[in-house]
Amino acid sequence: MTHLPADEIRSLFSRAMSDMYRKEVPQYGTLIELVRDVNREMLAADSDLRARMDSAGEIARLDVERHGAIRLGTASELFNIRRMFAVMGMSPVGYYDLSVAGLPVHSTAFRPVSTEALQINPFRVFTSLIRLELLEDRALAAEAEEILSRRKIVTDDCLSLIEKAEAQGGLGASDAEAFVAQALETFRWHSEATVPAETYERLCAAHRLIADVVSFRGPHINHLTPRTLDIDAVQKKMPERGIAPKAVIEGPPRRRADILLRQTSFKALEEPILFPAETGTEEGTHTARFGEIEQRGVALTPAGRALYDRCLAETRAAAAVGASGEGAGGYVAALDAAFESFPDDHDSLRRDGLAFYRYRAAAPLPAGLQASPEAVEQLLASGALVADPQVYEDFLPVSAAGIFQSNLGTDEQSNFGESANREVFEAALGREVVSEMALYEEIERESLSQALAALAAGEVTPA
Ligand code: OOG
Ligand code: NI
Repeated sequence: MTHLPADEIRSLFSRAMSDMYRKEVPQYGTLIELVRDVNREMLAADSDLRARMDSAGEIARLDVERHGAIRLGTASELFNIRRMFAVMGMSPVGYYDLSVAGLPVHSTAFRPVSTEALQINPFRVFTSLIRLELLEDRALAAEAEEILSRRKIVTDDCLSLIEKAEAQGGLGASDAEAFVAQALETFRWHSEATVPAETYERLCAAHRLIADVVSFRGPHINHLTPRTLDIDAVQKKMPERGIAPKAVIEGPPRRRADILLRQTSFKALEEPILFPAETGTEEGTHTARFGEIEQRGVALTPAGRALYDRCLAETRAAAAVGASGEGAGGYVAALDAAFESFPDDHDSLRRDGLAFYRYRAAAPLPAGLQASPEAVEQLLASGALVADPQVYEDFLPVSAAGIFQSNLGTDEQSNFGESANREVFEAALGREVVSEMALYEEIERESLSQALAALAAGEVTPA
């Protein structure tokens, strides 16, 4: 039997999620339109950009969402979600400790790992697990655990299809379609809470994230994120379309050579929900769902990342953003100032070992040059070898905390002590998380040795 490639199942899934979310959160549809308009203006104004994106096959998938996020309640939920995403060719990459920002969660990103799979559809899901062990109120933690033990977030039909996929190494086309429809059920919004308003209030008092996870039947998708070619323009134009953006764009400042990830979101909506009550139901509201945009740049090496972390820490020590966004202007100025010491062209980033590249042979080996690792600089200078920046495919814990913070209803930045517990997270997951640095390193190493071999053999891939 032929299986539908996992990459295609992921594409079906991300499209289904997008359609569902647009219906559920109309303001997200407005954001998508704004992003599309700004992307079009950019492409119309910049023919170089258009040509580059065209040749890289980027235009067609420009409007495809890049990521979403969910929050889970228990170890067994994380275990089953890992199995569900595996059917779509998504592996857990990276461990993010959000306790550094005072949030009782730790996270990973389920994403495709190979270059080919990322090119077909890069959809990722930032997945957090709440940490009831960090709650001071032990009785409330036990109550939350008991409530969570009663829910099942993956449908029985979905579980059977996951088992089938695991047993036969994939799914046929009709099973894959049924799987996507069933998987969607897990991420749907439930406007009815499973706990009385009084319980919800106590959970909120412990932490709003805890209430968001414990009070509902399942892990509703809380945002989706398209890619923008100009995040500053979209941020500025949001209010014109009736959208309230968070106070500052997270991540590095605007640069000539984009690094890592810049992201911003619109504030989460306050939505009506019903609580079970002794007689019928009681009306209330819950804030969880929002929309986000992202712009990605080159992946940084451990040295580059350490420099990034230092520049960011310097910024945050110099300028703080308050709960309703006060101090945002000072923050942006401090960010620009702190990153002045960060090289801002690809030659320097590469030569200084700060960023990851992918090499390719672009012209025949010039006379007098060897296709050897020692000659890389000369080969690059001659144009025989080209180094393309590797796009950063992952997330940033401080930025993620800022996004969490703003969708919990505050722009206030916080810095807390850390209590990472990767072992506990991986035990729940049922496997180790993939190291994102190892993935970038391998792509760089492999591409260089292949490009050198191609040059030596006289095989040249035109740009
Ligand atoms: C996830 C927030 C983090 C990102 O892009 O960094 C995030 C959440 O609110 O559950 O989505
Ligand atoms: Ni996000």
